[in-house]
Formats: sequence, structure tokens, C-alpha cells
Amino acid sequence: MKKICVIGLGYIGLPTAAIFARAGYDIVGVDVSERVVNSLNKGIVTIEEAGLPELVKGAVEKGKLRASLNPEEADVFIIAVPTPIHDDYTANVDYVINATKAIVPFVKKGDVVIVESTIPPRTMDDVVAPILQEAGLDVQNDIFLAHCPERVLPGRILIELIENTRIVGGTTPVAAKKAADVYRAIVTGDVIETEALTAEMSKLMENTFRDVNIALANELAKISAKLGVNAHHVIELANKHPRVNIHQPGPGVGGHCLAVDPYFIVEKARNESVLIKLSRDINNSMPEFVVEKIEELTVQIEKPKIAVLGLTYKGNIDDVRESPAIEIYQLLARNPRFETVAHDPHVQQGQVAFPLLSLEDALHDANVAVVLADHNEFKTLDSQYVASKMKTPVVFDTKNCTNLDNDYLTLYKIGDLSGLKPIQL
Ligand code: SAJ
Repeated sequence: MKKICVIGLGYIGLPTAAIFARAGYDIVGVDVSERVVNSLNKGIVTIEEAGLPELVKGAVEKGKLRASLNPEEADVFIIAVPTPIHDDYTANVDYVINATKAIVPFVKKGDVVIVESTIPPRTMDDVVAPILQEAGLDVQNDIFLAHCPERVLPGRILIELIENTRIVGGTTPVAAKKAADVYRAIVTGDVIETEALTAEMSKLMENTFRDVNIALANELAKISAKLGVNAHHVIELANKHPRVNIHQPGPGVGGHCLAVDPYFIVEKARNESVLIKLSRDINNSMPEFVVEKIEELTVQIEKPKIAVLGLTYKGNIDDVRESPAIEIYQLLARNPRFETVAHDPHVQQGQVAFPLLSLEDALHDANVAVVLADHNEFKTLDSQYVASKMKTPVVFDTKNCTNLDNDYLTLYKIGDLSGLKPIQL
């Protein structure tokens, strides 16, 4: 049985390690955090993911999975460390570089080295391979180097790691085959072999495809507000065409994938990535668009109270990373004209630097409630309840998710703003 060394025990590395351990492999998971290493060795998981605690506990108890601060000899190395973004929107590949350097003393002839981290195009050929080559390892013949991006959705990671099609890009055809065989042991979906650069680009284009299409929907929302048409109806009808799939407008695009990955392409081909960059700009403009509409609504009120409902980057999760809702809260809170309060049933007080209120307190005497996440709790909001708490019952639903009734309150949706009128006191 093979031994696998997984570098980075985060959202991808830990589930991957645990799945290989369940399949009978000997796994050593490596992390720079002592807290993560110590917890894992006790069978305790530090990230939230359905089914993961049980899986990890079982693997640790069977002696198939253990953690260490340092890499060790293995047959396969899987690097799954983060690639954050710098302030200038270029990728920070330092963790990938450090992880590669850390495994160098332990990699021997015949080993497979896989990078799962999302990386800018050409990183395998221009950054990772040279580090191994310079350390005296022949990356053309002696070791097998590949990029195998993950494409899982949080909450479904354990299912999607097994069922999704995997793209494995080798720096040589033999490397692609050897790395693909590693995944074939645990994946029930297709495992497709290609070159490293193609794998890097296909991963980035998946998220870019979504980002560009959401930008189109957001642009449609702005156009619709001007022309007096309901963008939600337009999308619904256009999508009846068998080959059309317009995405949904919203308060912007968040998370650490869609809001980040397109920049990795822009960085490497700036002059050519016109549409990709423009789409990022359009999506980034949505928080301001939302705030402008709140300003229009409240122009006649002296100190309007705005209740921000939902802070996460999408519905029914607790993740606030790159969340446009947080940006909207901050834009409102920074403006002394507004009294801004926030409520999110999925977010803990420690996650944000401003007070979180109960729904009741947030709505109390509010002039506008702006819905920024499609949580189930907001989909089932009761019109009479909301109206009874607010000073002027006006709801701005930026996710088109509520089922509120215009008999009790005034409801505006992001794609249907042409009738927007300032609130009269
Ligand atoms: N959003 C819209 N309109 C839409 C769809 C989404 O405004 O029509 C917004 C969401 O509200 C959210 C953002 O886009 O703010 C991103 O949400 P998402 O559900 O599209 O994606 P992520 O970032 O949670 O996960 C994506 C997934 N990629 C694709 O669906 C192509 C996932 O499969 C990837 O594994 C993940 O990125 C990643 O790690 O790259």
C-alpha cells in the first residue's frame, strides 16, 4: 500500500487526506499550524464540513491518518495550501513555493508530486518544476509532477471529491498518467489526463465562466432599472431557450474562488483579458449600486435606519470571506447619514468587527431592510411580522429570494428597481 504525504490540512487537504486514509493508504498530513497538527492527532477536526469529523476520527483511530509539522518520505506528495491574492490583485504563491521546498529533501526517484492549490497559469512549469529541478531531481524522468485542481462545493466536499470529474495535468504525459492513477483509487467520476497548463487554465476558467455570466446578469439588472423592465422575468424567459443560461444578479460576487481566480488569468495576460477584468469590475461595482439605491430610497429621511440582513457571501453558509454584504455594511456604516445595523443567523459575533443584532432588534424602527444573503430564514420571512417591526416597511431584496407580500410592505428586488420611489414619511 502506498504512503501519501498531504501538505496543508485545510478545506481541501484534510478531506483529501481522510478519503485516501479510508481507502487504506497510510497518510501523513502536514501543516504549519501546531494547533491543527495536535488536534488532528487526537482525531479532532478544526474545520466545519459535513461528515468530516467522523471520517477523520475513524482514520486516526485506525492509525491510517496522522499529522506532523514536517513532511516525510512518501510515494505521493499532495500540496493543498492556499493561494491568497495580493493587494495588487496578483496571486501569492508563496505557500506553494514553501511547501515545494519543504518536500524537496524527502522526494525520491519514482515519486509523484501533485499540486491541488489553485494557481496562475504556467506556475507548474515556471515555478514548481524549477524548484525540484534545481534541487537535483529530474522532473522529466525521475519524478512525476502534476496539477490536479479541486472543484468541490463547501458542504458537499466529501461527496464531490469522489464523484466529480478530475482533471489531472502532468508536466509530462507519464506524470499525468501516474498522478491520474493516484486519484483513480478513490474517484468514481472520470479522471482525465492532460498537460499542466491546460489543467491550470481549465480550473481558472470554470470560476471565470461563472463570474463573467454573473457580471452579465448584474449589468442586465442595472439596464433594467433604467429601462423599466423586470430583469428577473427577462432571465426566466430567456433561459427557456435550450442553450441560454443567464445567471442571477445580486449584491456582488464573494467567496475566495469566483472573486479571486479570474485575477490569476488577468495577471498573466493583462492586455488580452479584457472581458474577464471588466466582469470583475462590474461585479465589484454592485455593492455601490446597492448603496446608491438605498440612498435614493431614503433621500427624504433625516437619519434613516438600515437593517442589513445577511452578511455571508452566499446563502446558508457561515463564510464571510470577500463577502459583498460586508462591503455594503461598511459603506453604509461609514456614512454618518445612516444608522446601520446587521443581523445574520449564520454568523457568530466573533467573525465580524461590528455588533450583530437579533432579527427583531435589527428590524425595530428600521426604514429599509436590505436582504443580502439567500438564507432559508430570509426566504420564509413573514410580511406582517416584518412590517409590524419597521418604521417604514420597505424591503430591498438583492437576492430575489424573499416571498414577501406587497400588501403589507413595499418590496424592491435587485432586478426590478424602475419603480423605486423615495420613502415618504
Ligand atoms: N452568485 C451570483 N449569481 C449567481 C450565482 C452566484 O451573484 O447566479 C454569487 C454568489 O452569491 C456568491 C458568488 O457568486 O457570492 C460565488 O458563489 P458560487 O456558489 O458560484 O461559488 P463558490 O465560490 O462557493 O464555489 C465555486 C464553485 N465553482 C463553480 O461553480 C464553477 C466550486 O465548484 C469551486 O470548487 C469553488 O468555486 C472553488 O474552490 O474554486
